[in-house]
Amino acid sequence: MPTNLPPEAKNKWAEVENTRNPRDKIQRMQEFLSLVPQHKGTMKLRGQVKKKMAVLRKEMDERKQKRAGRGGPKLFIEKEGAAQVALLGVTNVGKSCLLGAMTNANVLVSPAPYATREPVPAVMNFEDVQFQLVEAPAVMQGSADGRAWGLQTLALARNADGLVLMVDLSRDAVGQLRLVLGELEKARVLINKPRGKVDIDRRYMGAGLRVVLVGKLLDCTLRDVKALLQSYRIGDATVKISGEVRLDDVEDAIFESTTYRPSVVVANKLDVAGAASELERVEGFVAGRVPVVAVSCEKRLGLERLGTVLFDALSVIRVYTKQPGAREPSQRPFTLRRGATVADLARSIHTDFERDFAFARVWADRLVFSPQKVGLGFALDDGDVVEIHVK
Ligand SMILES: Nc1nc2c(ncn2[C@@H]2O[C@H](COP(=O)(O)OP(=O)(O)OP(=O)(O)O)[C@@H](O)[C@H]2O)c(=O)[nH]1
Ligand SMILES: [Mg+2]
Repeated sequence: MPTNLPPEAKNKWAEVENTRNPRDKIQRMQEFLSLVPQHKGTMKLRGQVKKKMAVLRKEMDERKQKRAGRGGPKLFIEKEGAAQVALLGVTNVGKSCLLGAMTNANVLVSPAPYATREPVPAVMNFEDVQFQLVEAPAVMQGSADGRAWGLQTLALARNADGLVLMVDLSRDAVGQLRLVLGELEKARVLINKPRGKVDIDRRYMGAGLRVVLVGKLLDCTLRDVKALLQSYRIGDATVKISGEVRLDDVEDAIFESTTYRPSVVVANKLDVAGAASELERVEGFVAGRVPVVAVSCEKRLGLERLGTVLFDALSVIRVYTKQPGAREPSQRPFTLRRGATVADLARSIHTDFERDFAFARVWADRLVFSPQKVGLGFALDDGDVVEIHVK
């Protein structure tokens, strides 16, 4: 739906973007909101801006607390392992119980609601890779608007590489899933790959406006896109448009980008009476959009599937490097994402490796001739053995 913002509002948003100081930024956002007409077309936008203000306020608070020596709960958890997976769900679904079953974390499993109030990170082993699971404090109605620790929980979801959405089969599991998905949507996190994507990378003054289109504009021309950006005074930016995109999507991206996070639904408490029919309802609701893994954390049932499903959903691949002349490849793999090339591998080993790269040799079953001599652009796959030769 078009927002049809008046030019004053668009100008004000340009001011917001150019303001660094958080206090001033919040002030300008408030002014912006007063210039936005209150109709259905601007509802989403108004919500988004209010949420941004809440996040800024929270960050200011945190900084203040830090200065006062009271390190409050952290907004981000440092990543470890092949991927960071945020564990989300309403209270009491068994998130802590899952963490306790899959990792060696010391967790508090409790029948009392809202037992976990801070993110708890722990390492989960799967074959020869490690994932970081982070239990997020429970999602509730209103989390995305800043209720309780909601902003922290959703920031964690946005920053993670993937999500486990956990539901409790002893209660209305579809209702729980709906609630969590609703809050994620408000926080601009999608669990399915969108058909199109708009990325606006603001550049230094004088850089000019560059629109890179590697997809299709559904209801507008390139000229419309540029005119829209200019109406928001975005003159120095690289705008990447991929897939199928509408003009509304471009306007959306001006305020905040949407992120996609591969997700897995974990349906817990399979041991309780009536769980099977509840599981059927969950599967019907999910309708194949994301994988569903049914478990009982307490009885340790079905958990072995979780590793494989996460590994696939996150598109992790393992690559084993070999020193030229060595007989055996390394035991510990490098973990990359599906589609990664030899250049990505070289870069993750050492920055010099890409610069001084001569050629690589790859051993893999799928190759007709193995080992094969390849260049930086070669796409790697799970299980490949790679020997990099430098100049
Ligand atoms: N029957 C059954 N109960 C379970 C299972 N997993 C967890 N529970 C129980 O569910 C309750 C909540 O478990 P927690 O792991 O603390 O739940 P949580 O999602 O971490 O909850 P909060 O952190 O408080 O939001 C506890 O009483 C657990 O014993 C299960 O597989 N089956
Ligand atoms: Mg918990």
